[in-house]
Amino acid sequence: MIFNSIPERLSTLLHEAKKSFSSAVLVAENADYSSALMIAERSMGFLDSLAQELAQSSPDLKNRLDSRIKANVPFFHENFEKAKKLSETSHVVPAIQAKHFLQLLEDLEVMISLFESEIRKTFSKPIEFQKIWARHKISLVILTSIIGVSLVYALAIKPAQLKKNGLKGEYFRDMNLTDLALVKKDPNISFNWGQKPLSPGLAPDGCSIRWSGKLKISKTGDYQFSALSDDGVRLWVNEQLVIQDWKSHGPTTNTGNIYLQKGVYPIRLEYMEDFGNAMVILSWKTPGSSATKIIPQKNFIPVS
Ligand SMILES: [Ca+2]
Repeated sequence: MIFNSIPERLSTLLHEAKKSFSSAVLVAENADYSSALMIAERSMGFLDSLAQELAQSSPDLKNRLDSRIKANVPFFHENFEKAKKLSETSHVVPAIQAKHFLQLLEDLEVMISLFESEIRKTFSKPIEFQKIWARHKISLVILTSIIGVSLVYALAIKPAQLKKNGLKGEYFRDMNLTDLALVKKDPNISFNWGQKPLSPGLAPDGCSIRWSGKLKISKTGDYQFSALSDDGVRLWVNEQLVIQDWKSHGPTTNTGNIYLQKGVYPIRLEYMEDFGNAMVILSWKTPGSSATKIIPQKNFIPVS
């Protein structure tokens, strides 16, 4: 069904979803995660209503949207339940709550942009959206002045939070990277879990993780990668196997060398934990340096 412009009801719901999302980001900045979560939930409620409207008025659009959501944010509802549970658990440290909450905000932003882009594609006249954004900005100004946070600051922190550097971490319930339990973004690879689970909800033993993303190389030369791990590990840089030690063992350092020119390369680290203690730390020696350092978050550029 093609309309000349976006139906009022749809644009209102989308607008409300965005507004609640912006409020959740602002409230989260004050580390009030349980309030922020409630506001984020409201934003999700508007998206649900929007989805229901679309299912009735434009089933094709709804189907396209569903498949894009499935491809882009497959664990959205699962992650939401997790963040909610953590916010209700008083003994969970705030940093863990924050980490899950930021993941949720990232996913929610992706959800909203998927709705918006699919609706835009179906209904013409982007002018409606410009109007929404103009109103949206005004309501943001009012909102920020109410809660006493500078708008400039609030808008500045959002991209940093939501488009942060890191690697995609896929966490598996088995040692062979098959039974996927969850996906999250990790800033870099420096973990020492001891005998605890690799992530809440996973068993402490018999698990595996695949991290993947893009590695930024600022200087051409010889790089030595080194993985300290308990248990097995294997590393690919630029699709080349650099480290291979896929078996059970205590803390062991494995190294591998590769020549890289300045640029951006795919990187993938696979890790498995058999039993007992668990750790994995990925470091490197850059050209001309003798020091081994943990590869910093800034070198793991976000995958668009
Ligand atoms: Ca172990």
